[in-house]
Amino acid sequence: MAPAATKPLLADLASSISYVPNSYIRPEADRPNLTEVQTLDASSIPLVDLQGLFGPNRNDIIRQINQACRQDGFFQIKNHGIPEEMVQAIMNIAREFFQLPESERLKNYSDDPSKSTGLSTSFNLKTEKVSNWRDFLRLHCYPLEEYMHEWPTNPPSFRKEVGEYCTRVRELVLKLLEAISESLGLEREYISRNLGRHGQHMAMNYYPPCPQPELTYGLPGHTDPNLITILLQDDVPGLQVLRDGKWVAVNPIPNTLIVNIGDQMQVISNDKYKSVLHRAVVNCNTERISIPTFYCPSPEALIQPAPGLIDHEQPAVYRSFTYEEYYHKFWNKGLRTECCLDMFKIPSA
Ligand SMILES: O=C(O)CCC(=O)C(=O)O
Repeated sequence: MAPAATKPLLADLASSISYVPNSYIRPEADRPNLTEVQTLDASSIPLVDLQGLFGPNRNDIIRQINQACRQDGFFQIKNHGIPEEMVQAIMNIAREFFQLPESERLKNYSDDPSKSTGLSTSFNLKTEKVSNWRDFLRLHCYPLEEYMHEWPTNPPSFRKEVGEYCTRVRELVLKLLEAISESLGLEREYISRNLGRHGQHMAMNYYPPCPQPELTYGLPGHTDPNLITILLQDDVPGLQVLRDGKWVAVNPIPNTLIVNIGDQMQVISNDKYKSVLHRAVVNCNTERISIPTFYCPSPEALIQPAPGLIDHEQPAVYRSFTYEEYYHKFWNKGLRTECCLDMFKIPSA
């Protein structure tokens, strides 16, 4: 029987086909070229041990963070304070959620990206020409009490487990923001103080096995529009980052999280820190789950280069704008490799 072309979610379509439908096939010049991807060994992407961040090692850890944010915009952290059982629990919940019957998952469906909770597919169905091999559940999660009532109730422990994880990730982010502020030579509270009421979003990304992974992406190359992202991935490779013009695989290391600098941090740092292109590729055999937490300013927050990082040598690279303005442009532009940041540059910079 031919698969129903109208299935709203990819997982239900993918399980019944042995080819990639045309709507997912990238033009030849924009394919993942999987054979050319390099594999990083564990030591070549910075791995920062946060043990002792509040002890005598603080200065050394802050120096490592400075180097990682300047050179890579991307690093891994261990001893981050989120218990292993909590990480396992949220991964299990995400897996259980995506294994629910279609009718149960569809209770959460919404293709409107401006909604604070919704299960959707690809990236933005309203603006994109080619679809991505991904389903995802989007959740706003700070302040928790404003959003939790919108979240799925199946699996039954979803709200409890996810809520606890979100709270712990927020605590971690606040510590990292202090460390990053210091690493830029700013007051410890500088970044946190300039984010309005703060915002925290999460995605649970589900990439089903793909019969022809060389033709499509889970997510094509993009930078994150927010301030900082904390990514949890399962043990299936798929994340790649652009380094010196080449895509390199960031293969999972148990008990580590990935931190990546987003566009707002690049602006606040006046281009000292880099928001880097990364992407997710898929594979023939195994489903993959990743759970990024996107920490962001609240919509009304005014974002601009920190005055302490502007001087004759490095005048302000960006004009000031509200995060709402930025976010709106990002979603309308679609996921393309040109970064939305260019639209906010001061012309002479
Ligand atoms: O799945 C991944 O590893 C990357 C996810 C990602 O980049 C995103 O959700 O923006």
